[in-house]
Amino acid sequence: MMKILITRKVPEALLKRLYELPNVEVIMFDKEDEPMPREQLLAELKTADGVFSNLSDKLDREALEQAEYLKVISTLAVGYDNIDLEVAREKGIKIGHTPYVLTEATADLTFALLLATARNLPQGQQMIKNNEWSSWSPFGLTGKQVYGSKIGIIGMGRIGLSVARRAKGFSMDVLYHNRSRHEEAEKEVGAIYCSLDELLEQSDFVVLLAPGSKATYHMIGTEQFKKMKNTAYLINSSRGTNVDEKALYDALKTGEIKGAGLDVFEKEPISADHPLLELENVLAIPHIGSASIETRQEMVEVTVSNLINGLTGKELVYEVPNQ
Ligand code: 8YV
Repeated sequence: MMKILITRKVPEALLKRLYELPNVEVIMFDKEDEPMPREQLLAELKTADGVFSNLSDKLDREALEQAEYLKVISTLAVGYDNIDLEVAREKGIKIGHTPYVLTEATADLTFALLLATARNLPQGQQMIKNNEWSSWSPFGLTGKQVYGSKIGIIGMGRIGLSVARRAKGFSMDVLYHNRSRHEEAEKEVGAIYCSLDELLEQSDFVVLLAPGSKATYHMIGTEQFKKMKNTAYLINSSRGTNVDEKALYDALKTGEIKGAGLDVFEKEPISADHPLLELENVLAIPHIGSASIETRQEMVEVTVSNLINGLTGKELVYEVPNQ
């Protein structure tokens, strides 16, 4: 008998292939909007052969060292910064994730965040709700024109390229900074490679799409905000840990930068008393980059396939590289 642990409630209709496996016991946490408590997670992991996890499960050394039978972790995300890759490698645990299927949904959301931030959409709705839309004003709620402006993408991967294609549709100049040159982005959308400093100095919209890791931790902080234009916006739909949030607060408060659109935070979830929410020039949304119905369904499909393949000794559909 093999045991599969699903750490967050997922619609059973999407899990049919798991329930149909012979000699498999499926244990699913019964809540869809809160993480499995740590103690329960650790206890269940001890006897699990496979785990269907997500970003809110901290699969660190403590958790994985006692998982004696674990063959595969299949995470419902492209990012895997919640998993200790070193222990997984030591123990021969395979890690599956969901790249490709969430690229377009995340690029859509990133662009929506950029547009909504630049053109003050939340402020507009709030104005109506407050009964403050009394008349028309020539410069009321005017924002930054997106069409024809300059976007700087930090982290030119799959999602970066998809954002760059959308930017091209808005006649934007596309700058990018990445660990290595991205020929496709240069050829297809005329993206211009530049240093981080050049990108920060020139962009109207600095869009962060780098994965979360030790190398990218706080890559945007006080010094970087100083380099940005006072009229520029920061858009982050990657990982909150890529930005020093205290420095961001100061930069927004003192006018070092004009505004920020944030889908991610250093410590999630945040609540209404988070300091950034005091500021008028912040649009905050609750980590919904990949949250289109179509994409979440595809992500579950891939997560199930990775899990089944890992348990039956087949190659994963998408295995986390460089383990
Ligand atoms: C997650 C994400 O999918 O995939 C990622 O890395 O950040 C999100 O799209 C979502 O939070 C579910 O884990």
